Amino acid sequence: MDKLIITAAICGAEVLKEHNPAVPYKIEEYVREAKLAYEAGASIIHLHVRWDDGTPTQDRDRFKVIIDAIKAEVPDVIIQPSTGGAVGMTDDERLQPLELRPEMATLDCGTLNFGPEDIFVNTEKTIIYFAERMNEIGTMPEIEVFDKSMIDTALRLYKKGIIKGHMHFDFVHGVQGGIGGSLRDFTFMRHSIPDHATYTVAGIGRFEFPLAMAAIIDGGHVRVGMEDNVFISKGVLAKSNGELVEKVVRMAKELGRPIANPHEAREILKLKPIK
Ligand code: KMH
Ligand code: ZN
Repeated sequence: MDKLIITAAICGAEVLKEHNPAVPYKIEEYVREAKLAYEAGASIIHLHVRWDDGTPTQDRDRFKVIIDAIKAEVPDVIIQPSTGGAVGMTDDERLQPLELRPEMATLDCGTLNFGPEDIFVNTEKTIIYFAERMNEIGTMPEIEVFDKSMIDTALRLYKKGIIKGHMHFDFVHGVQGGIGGSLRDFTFMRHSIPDHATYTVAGIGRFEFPLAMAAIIDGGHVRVGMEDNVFISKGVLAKSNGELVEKVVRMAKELGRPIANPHEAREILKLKPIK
């Protein structure tokens, strides 16, 4: 079994300080949360950014300032910008962080209801547009799937040579509108990807830690963080993203699964340096 790669999704686009005061908005808060997550054992930071007032943005320059500030403190961490952004953003708005030529970024592989009122739109045309832009740069897509149909879409685009290279999936379980978070749902997703692929699992809310446990046992990888869940245990807010990562590290230790550092994560994911 490979060492365990932990991704910290430190802020997302939807969760607010009203949900947990540790959600970062300001540059120094991003640095604090990324550093605590890294020091606890995360090798990847899945990054959305906000303006100081908490408004989500895909602004290229805001990403640059925040990435540079994080890298100044933790130079070897893998930064994975979101190209999902927030619901309602245009494709070109969402693509801006790719101008910074990141080694990795998310590639959302389908459209779904996102909560009671919103739709997160990813037409096939959008997915192809994003994948081709990533191919031009050499950015590795993390294939983000909220349902089994999205795995099928990704596999179809892989066969056509549009999604290239090592396939690494992120199964997001428990979004209202996407696949649920039961062990049966996870097993279905996990057995729907090819043997050569790797995956990480992101359980939303109460699904975060049970699915982390399942992935640790199964040889998969784990994403935790305030984007997905703000509680360390039932009704108790996490003090930081670092505390959420620490819990996964403890679970992995109990189960005998060592944690990958960023260098080892790059090897497992076959990440290539950007020219
Ligand atoms: N904020 C969601 C609408 C991603 O990061 O690529 C989309 C999202 C996916 O979080
Ligand atoms: Zn995200």
